[in-house]
Amino acid sequence: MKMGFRWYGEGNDAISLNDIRQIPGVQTIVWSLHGKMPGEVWQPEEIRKTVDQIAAAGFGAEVVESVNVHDDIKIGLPARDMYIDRYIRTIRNLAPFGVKVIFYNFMPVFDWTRTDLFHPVGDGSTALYYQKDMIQDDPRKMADSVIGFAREHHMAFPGWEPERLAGLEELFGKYRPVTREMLWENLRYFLERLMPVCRECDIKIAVHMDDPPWDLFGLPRLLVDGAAIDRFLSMVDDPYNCLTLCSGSLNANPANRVADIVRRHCGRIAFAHIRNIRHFENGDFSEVSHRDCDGDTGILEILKAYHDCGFDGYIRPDHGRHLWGEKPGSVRPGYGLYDRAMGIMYMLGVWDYMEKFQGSAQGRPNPV
Ligand SMILES: [Mn+2]
Repeated sequence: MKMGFRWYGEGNDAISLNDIRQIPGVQTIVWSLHGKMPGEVWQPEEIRKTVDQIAAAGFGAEVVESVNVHDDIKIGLPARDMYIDRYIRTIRNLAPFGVKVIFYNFMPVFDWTRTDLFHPVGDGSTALYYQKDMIQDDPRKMADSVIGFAREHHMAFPGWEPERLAGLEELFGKYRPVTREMLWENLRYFLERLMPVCRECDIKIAVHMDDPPWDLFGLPRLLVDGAAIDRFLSMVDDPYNCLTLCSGSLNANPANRVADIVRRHCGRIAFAHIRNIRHFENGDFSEVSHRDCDGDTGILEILKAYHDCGFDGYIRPDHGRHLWGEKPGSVRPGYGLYDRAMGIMYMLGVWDYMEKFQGSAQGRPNPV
């Protein structure tokens, strides 16, 4: 496996590439062009600027997170072909820079959803939190609170573009006729147009799980459990149609056994997000440290499954807690330095142990 670290770009992230160099084992920066709206083509000179910075710091830039998908593609409006053409131009523009994986999601209207971005964990740190009874019928209220937070702290959140969400009621109106089956069909249409280009460019396109994995505000969500992932992979059965398997997103539903999904589909997982969740009886959940026993996600089982399968894709710590003075305004929610760095050391500790003492399923002898 190849360890990555999400970086939001110069001037857009308080963490520098030099900070990241001090974390053992990071090979790849997971990056994006954050000024881009869904549907805009990424131009080679813009790509080059960021990739050159990453390369100068000694990292690879093989994973892009995200190239966001325009709503017209998800809804299936007539303009979707034009937006798919633009998406294809972006793929072609990324290929010469050594990009191997493009991450995207197919969630209607909203990207990730939480009710509190700096919720006390109990040890003095804070983390992203989902309070079930706060998600009621008013998406405007939630959008305003996330966008207001971002504006107050001079940040832009991918998937929460104020320009796009300003027309929230209109956007909901456009999605209203889109049933779950139509959304599946629109995803299939998008992927079938992309596959020849992905093969030609040797770029895997890797969908993220829906976060959280259930319908919100009456909008259908697709990638919510093992059965949906089976359907997704067989619907467009191509080695370039891949997963960004996010342990935290899936395990927000405690019935989802992430390690089982890893074992079933390891060859189609291009990118692994590792995050740990703690569940509460009332349906709330909090993000916690990567250490297995701090949450309910089964981090050790998941890492063991990846190791047993000989996983050689990209992996990164997903969100972490905010520690040691990291607070609103000084850090992007979920993307502080310290807890993600500790998450990497935890993962590498487990991985190195397995490499040294257990062998792998790839034919190395097991000394035990
Ligand atoms: Mn994730």
